Amino acid sequence: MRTLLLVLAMAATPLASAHGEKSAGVDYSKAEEMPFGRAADPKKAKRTVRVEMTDQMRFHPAELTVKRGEIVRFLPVNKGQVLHEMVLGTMEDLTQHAELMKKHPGMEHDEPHMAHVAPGKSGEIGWQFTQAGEFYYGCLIPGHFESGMIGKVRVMP
Ligand SMILES: [Cu+2]
Repeated sequence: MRTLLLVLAMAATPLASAHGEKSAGVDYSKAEEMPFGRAADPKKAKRTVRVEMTDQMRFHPAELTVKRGEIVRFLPVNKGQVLHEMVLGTMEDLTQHAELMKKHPGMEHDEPHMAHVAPGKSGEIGWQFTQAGEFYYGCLIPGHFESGMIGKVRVMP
């Protein structure tokens, strides 16, 4: 019986921490390198970019420029009445993901490069842009991306 309780307690720990702050307990040195960069500790960011999301299906700002290697703390703020999300990626990733969301509207997805933000709330994404080029952030709630809810990040070499 004692062993069983111990096993249960151990099993419960990762679940509990998964509900905490995104940056808590995450080992960013093991973050997966993606074509548009990697997850980074938002506390290490020198710059916070507040991105407002509206029911007019727009991001403000809809464009920004960063330097390669820079860590950005994104603060997506939902100014609307419906759920919005900010998902970083290449245009190809976002287009494919938007299609998937249309087929499975209830689909749950959560990764370090995205934040789902309820009306009136704000989220947080810590991201290091390790590659130069043009990348995007989109809201993949069905219909939003198609209505132009997309922004561009230009990463200077
Ligand atoms: Cu949206």
